[in-house]
Amino acid sequence: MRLYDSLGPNPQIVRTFAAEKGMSLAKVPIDIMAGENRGEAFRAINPMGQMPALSLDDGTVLTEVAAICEYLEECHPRPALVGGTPVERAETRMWVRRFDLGVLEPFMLGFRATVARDFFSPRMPLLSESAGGELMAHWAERLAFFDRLLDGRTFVCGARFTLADITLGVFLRFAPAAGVPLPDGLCWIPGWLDRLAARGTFDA
Ligand SMILES: N[C@@H](CCC(=O)N[C@@H](CS)C(=O)NCC(=O)O)C(=O)O
Repeated sequence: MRLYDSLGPNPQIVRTFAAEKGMSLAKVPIDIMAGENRGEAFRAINPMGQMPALSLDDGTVLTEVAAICEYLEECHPRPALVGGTPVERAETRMWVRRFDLGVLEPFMLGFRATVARDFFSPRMPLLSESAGGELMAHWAERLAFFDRLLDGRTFVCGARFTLADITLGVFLRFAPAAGVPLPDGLCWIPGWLDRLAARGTFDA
């Protein structure tokens, strides 16, 4: 098994997930700053041209971080980061889906069309700057909504630390580092980010 790995929040989700499980993955570095992920050789591995990708010993290639992490959980069930029971797994998947659709996708589409436009415009079709700005406003509104909804919990799924924490946490650590500060007035997210940082796996 080999992880095609690079800079960026999506590969970081898989590295953090594996580190939490104590798994060591063989890595193949791909230089996204130089556009290697968009070149012919990498597109033969992942036609989407995106990072990360997990190549299995039988030649199967898995992409999409949620699918990769679910596969790693099946190979290495403990500690359970998706869940140990049907209801735990469903709860984790519910939050991952909410974050994917409500936070990560608006952020990435908005970020590429605004703050990071110069970097991404030669690489892929982008939305207009004004559409990007609206998505960033939508991202901030969704974040404030989830912040209120999760207030009082230790982790997203209560006492359980899960893939949902890793998914949202990695992106909320990435945003300020990439020039997008988190919205003002958040009540739950700052303390939760401190709890994630204390785990020591978010820079794996
Ligand atoms: N939905 C995909 C998103 C993958 C993605 O956007 N990866 C970024 C790195 S964080 C990437 O490849 N960016 C460079 C590019 O698109 O050229 C997943 O879950 O893996």
